[in-house]
Amino acid sequence: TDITLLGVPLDCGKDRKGCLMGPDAYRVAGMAGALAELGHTVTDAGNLAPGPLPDVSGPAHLVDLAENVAWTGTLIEAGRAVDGMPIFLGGDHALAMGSVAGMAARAQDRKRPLFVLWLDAHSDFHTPHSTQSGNLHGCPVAYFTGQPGFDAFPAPPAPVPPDRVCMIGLRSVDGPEKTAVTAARVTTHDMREIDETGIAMPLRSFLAHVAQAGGDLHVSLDVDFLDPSIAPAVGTTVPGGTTFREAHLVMEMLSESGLVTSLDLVELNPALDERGRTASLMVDLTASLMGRRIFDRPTQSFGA
Ligand code: DIR
Ligand code: MN
Ligand code: MN
Ligand code: MN
Repeated sequence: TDITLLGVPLDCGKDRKGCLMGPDAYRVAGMAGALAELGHTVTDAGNLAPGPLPDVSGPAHLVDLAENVAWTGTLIEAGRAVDGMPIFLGGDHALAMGSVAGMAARAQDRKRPLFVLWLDAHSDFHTPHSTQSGNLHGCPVAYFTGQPGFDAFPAPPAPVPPDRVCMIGLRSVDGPEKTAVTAARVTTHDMREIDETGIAMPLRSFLAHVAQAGGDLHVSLDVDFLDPSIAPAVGTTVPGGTTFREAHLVMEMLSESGLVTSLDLVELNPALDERGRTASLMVDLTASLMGRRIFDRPTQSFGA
């Protein structure tokens, strides 16, 4: 696979700063080398920068609205222009407004539907009007699925139908999000369900669905998908997250599916890390997603 690493030092999706150091933390943890070792061609395109700040207005409590708008436009164009597999090295989850909207535009250019796997403790389905925190990293899914209320932002070129979004790992969903995410018919698998069925079952059925539809698949991995005991370097830790093996299993199944066409790695805050341990785990998970194996196994088929 031709992989392009896009550094996205976007830190404007919330008050607590530090995610701007994420791209360099991944570089220091050996991202490019780990992927090259698996036989991929890796290009580090360096860090992106947002365009000029637009003159926009919205609800007063929104954090850094103009900067988020500027980044979204930049990311849509940068992602759309990548031929192979972009990996967006975040940066906080507000980057997914642009990364996913850009990947949806690219998929449309290729006449393929885009599906999104959202690996996160949170559903990030707030709008600028429903968010109480004012943090736009809680809003990307509502934006790229075309929910109303994002007037300050560029219109997503190809909104992703909400029923093509699958969320796994949920355990912190705000009141208005619960209603909205359900009404929109997003597929959700919360931790309660994972406890009961295991993580493979819901993932396998989603992958079968993507394969059947001939879709591209974007994966958005928030560090807080993982349990804080193994991944402390994130501003919004929520207890009860996925274990080391659950997370690797997800990545291994994604790898075997051959469906993944783009990836976000978001919310890593190196200022909160313990000697780069969370960054290393994220690199190892990415390596599993891109083909690292314990043993070679017969290829599983996720098709019909
Ligand atoms: C949080 C944001 N629910 C909010 N979510 C996070 O600001 O309302 N997403 N941290 O991953
Ligand atoms: Mn998130
Ligand atoms: Mn989260
Ligand atoms: Mn919240």
